[in-house]
Amino acid sequence: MDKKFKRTLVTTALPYANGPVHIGHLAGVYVPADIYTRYLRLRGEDVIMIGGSDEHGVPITIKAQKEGVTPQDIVDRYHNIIKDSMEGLGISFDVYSRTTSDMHHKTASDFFRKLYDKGEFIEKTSVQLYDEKADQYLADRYVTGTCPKCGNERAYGDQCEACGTSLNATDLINPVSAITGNTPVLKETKHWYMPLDKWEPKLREWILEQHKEWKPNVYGQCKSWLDDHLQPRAVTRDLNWGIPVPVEGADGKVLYVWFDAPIGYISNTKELLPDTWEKYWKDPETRIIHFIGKDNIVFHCLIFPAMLMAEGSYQLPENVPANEFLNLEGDKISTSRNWAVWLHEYLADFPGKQDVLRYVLTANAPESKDNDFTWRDFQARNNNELVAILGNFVNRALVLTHKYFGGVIPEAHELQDIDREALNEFKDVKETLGANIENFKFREALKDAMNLARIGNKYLADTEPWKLAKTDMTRVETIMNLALQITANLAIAFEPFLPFSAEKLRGMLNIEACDWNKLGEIDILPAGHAVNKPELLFEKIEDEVIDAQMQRLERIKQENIVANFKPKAVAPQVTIDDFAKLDIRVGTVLECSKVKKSDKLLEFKIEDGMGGRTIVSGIAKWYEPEELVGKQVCFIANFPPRKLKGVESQGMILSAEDADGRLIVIGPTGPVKPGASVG
Ligand code: B3M
Ligand code: ZN
Repeated sequence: MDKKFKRTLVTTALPYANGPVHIGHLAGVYVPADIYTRYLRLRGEDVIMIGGSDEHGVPITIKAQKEGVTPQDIVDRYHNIIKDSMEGLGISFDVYSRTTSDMHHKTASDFFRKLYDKGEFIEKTSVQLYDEKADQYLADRYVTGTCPKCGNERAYGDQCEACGTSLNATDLINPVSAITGNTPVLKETKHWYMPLDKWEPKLREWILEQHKEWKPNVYGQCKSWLDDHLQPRAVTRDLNWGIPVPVEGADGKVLYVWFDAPIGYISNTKELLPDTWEKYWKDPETRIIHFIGKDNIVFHCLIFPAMLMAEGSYQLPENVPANEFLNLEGDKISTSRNWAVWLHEYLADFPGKQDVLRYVLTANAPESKDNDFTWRDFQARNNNELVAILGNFVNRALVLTHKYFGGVIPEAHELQDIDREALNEFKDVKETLGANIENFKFREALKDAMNLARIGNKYLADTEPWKLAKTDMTRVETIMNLALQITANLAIAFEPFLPFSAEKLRGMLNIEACDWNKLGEIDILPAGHAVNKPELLFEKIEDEVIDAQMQRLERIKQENIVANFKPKAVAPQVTIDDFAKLDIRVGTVLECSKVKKSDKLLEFKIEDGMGGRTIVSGIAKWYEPEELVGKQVCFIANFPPRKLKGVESQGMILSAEDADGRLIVIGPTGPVKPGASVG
């Protein structure tokens, strides 16, 4: 590890306490940060990991208003759920605090005051959006409208989630109040601004020249911001929830949540280390790493650093390894649409399987592009990788040791080529795996660890000690000794990724702790050492379990469709005579098949009580042909025949469009004689 630094401060984005934590947060921030921190601890380095809930800001007050409770009620509820569930997953924060704490209020308030006293703010009166009905200024998420950059009609007053642009509420086209739905008016108000333009040259030099090694997604986003030039940004808001602005004449104003939240990292460090916190923030020998998601890049790479530069006594981060987003079954994760796998629910549904989730989220981490979580992939990775490779190898090694040596590690004798080949394959694992973690390539690092188990499996399969046991026990001693050394290597390599399994493995190997420096070595366990009985590290996950999770998501999808469905406006009036012109009948589907050279059309043979007819219908996307055979459908019988892809269609089958655009065929609710008229 880089000798420039004596210690490391790891910070993790503070989740808004307006909802529980989901797999997107975990894959983006907490699992990688935890792997990184556990790795440094394993190496015996001085490292602390800081977390906490972000309890201010509009997302919280909006949620409180919706539920008719106080913002404090909301943050109390979710802070506890978040804290407990993260602990349940083994995210090993040294401190997990909250931005409503006294320590934080004082720290953030003092920080603002210091910048104010140094003259680092611009004080400016400007017009802001104001909801007259709610008698409130509308900042940030209190207002939605059209993004001036990309045209997304659901952009927020602080950010457009479609194109990632950070906005001022007054930038929005056609703004609408999120409280009343009214169009806001403009009203004057005074605020304090950070002159980001003043810091632009320093930020340019610091990032674009000195940190070319940052991840391309992070560096690229910063560069594009800097190339667009930075503008002064308001760091106060007209709200009644937050940290009061600590200056005269600021009644009813609070610090902008993005001003106070990153200071939360400092407050929480103080809470953890009241006497020594400063060395983690102010000593150039501290490496500060911010783990965040891509939507937080500008705040951590430009705005917070500008605040720290203005304050003058703090170090800037060494790296900000922001991740992209994790989707769920192909759709963007969304708290408001309940489209997520919630951590606290996962822990309840999959007790003892924390490491499975940690494994899958790391193997699929959205490190360089958005990625997808699917339950089928979760199952496959558990069954085909954790069970079949890692669990299987460990179990075999321990079972055979008990079978042949009563659980006592045998002596290794002279090595053969096949042994040396296996050892050769993993002798560099410490360097490779370590470098990958240090470069925030956690997916690669996990592959390195898994590769050890593959090598172990192959070694046992190639050497077949169970066959040699009849003829050459000396050879079996060597093989099993090496197999157990590989198992001990696994306990070290997986500790940062799968801490629960690594602990179990240490228990089975009857060892207390692991020494990172031993990774890649084959003298970790001494001959004569007794190991414990093996337990299964992982178990197969059955289809039913996955099906239940998929059904839950399907239900949510349906609920969202229902919630979002808006019937279209009723058509102009018609008379009964107009209606009578349409001859609508009921028919029974006798046959149904795909029309050749078309992925849209199905050809139906219909029993219509009048000798039968053929109808072609554009519903192939939504139905398998055999699904509709035997069903009764309604069709228009007096349309002129027309040819579709060479097939003559004698009518039109009626269907209704669902909210998601799916067509559902319409038929009678009970059996009707084919040919019966509908009217
Ligand atoms: N709470 C935004 C978020 O959850 C924000 C992060 C604060 S980090 C200082 O995306
Ligand atoms: Zn946009």
